[in-house]
Amino acid sequence: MAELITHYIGGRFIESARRFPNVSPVDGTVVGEVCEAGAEEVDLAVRAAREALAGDWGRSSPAERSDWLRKLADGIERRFDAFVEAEVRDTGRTVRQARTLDVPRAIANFRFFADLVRQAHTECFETVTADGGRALNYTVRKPLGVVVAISPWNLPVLLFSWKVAPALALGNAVVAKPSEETPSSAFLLAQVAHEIGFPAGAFNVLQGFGGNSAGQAMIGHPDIDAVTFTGASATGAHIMKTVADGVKDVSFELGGKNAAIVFEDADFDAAVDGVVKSSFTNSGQVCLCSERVLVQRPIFDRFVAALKARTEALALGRPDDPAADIGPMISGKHQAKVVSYFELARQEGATVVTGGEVPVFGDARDQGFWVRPTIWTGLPDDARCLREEIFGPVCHVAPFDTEDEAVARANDSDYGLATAIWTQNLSRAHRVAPRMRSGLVWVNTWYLRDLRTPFGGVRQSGIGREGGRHSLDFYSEITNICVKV
Ligand code: NAD
Ligand code: 6OD
Repeated sequence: MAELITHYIGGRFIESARRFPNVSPVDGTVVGEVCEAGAEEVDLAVRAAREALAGDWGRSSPAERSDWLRKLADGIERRFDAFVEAEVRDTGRTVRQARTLDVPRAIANFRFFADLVRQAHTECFETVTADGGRALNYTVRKPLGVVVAISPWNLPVLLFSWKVAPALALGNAVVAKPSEETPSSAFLLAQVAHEIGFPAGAFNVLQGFGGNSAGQAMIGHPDIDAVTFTGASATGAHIMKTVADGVKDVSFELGGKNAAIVFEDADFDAAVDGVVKSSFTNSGQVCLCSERVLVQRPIFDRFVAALKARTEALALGRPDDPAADIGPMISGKHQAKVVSYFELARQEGATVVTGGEVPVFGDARDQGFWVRPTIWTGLPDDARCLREEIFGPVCHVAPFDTEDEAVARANDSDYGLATAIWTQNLSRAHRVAPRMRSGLVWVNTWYLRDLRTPFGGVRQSGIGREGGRHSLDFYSEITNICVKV
């Protein structure tokens, strides 16, 4: 049994009397116990954050904060294996993924914002006044104050650090909560902060639930200044209503129902590999995953056959199985949601090309939360399975004829996060990409990240952009100073 997972408030590890179990999605066993925060712990954390802002942390320079972020990154690197183990224990993902994606990205997030904040600059204008004199306008950048950061379970340490690193880099004090499903890596990050003597109260971690619980108390606390949130669109809408009265800043990275468009001129094998990756990475539990695949008619049948073969070759395995490609759903509740779409798809008239069921392993995994990677064809564009985010290893493949039709159908969604386009025609790529109603478009690749670029979605996929200077802008306030000289 792992150690008790606690909160980290004002530089101290704090327990709560209320506890909840940490359950392994691999086989449903209890792998740990987690403290559950309520309004009292939230208030303690917000007060600790306020005190940090009034103290040395509030007076720190960008260069000093950059050094702190580098130390956090080094600390994660020193405990690399523990972070991998934490991610794997909470999510059941493969060790390979945690080693190559999740933990390296957490380190990169801290190093990236450590570098960026050293180079952050502001504007300056010389203004001619009515009397022919001069005035100097310049801006100064200041922290927002107390930033609440709330993250989901699907890429736990990657997304937690994606919020915490820029918020700290800009001098905010952070009150952060990982998902109740994935408490371990945030707890480890608190341990790293503690080991390196990170300024008390600048970084606080609360463990616990969202609605009617710690998350609600965090967003409803009167003394916070901003909320950065990654999670479901419905939760984002609720947060927005809650913070509206206090007119708090928000940055939201929300759900998606992303399209992949495969043109007949695509590099066929690369496109098949790309769609397998974009539909099934992390068992489809990535907001950027393609759940709607549009394939140009002349290659449709061949594409579906190749996709089926590649999908059936994906191995569902325990995290430490080197042959495993993908793991389970995060929870029994989420498995039930995905399975409900398996049933709905049949009712809506889908042809099940492969999958559509819960696998039977004949071992302890049968008590876990697994589903088979699933491909459907034959659904009408208005089917609920094609409009609602499922967030599992599922995709629907449909044929299209013309470029205009593909663009219109891909854009016909309440969401607008990411589109993947597969074509070898350069003109077509540049013509189609800007027509996509999504915050992100990948051409002949998927989820290729450069942390300098804007990341975020349109419509119900989010508000604002993070990444590079966009994070600098969200996580700080600027004051314009006009000096008559
Ligand atoms: P969720 O919205 O249920 O929970 C996310 C976080 O919010 C958790 O920490 C949860 O405890 C907290 N929360 C829930 N209700 C709350 C409330 N009323 N007040 C305050 N906090 C609350 O989402 P999830 O199921 O953890 O994550 C899956 C969703 O996240 C999917 O919709 C996925 O698309 C989305 N997501 C989006 C992105 C992106 O970058 N756009 C990235 C990852 C995940
Ligand atoms: O890579 C990132 O920075 C990012 N925010 C990824 C989000 C993935 C969604 O599940």
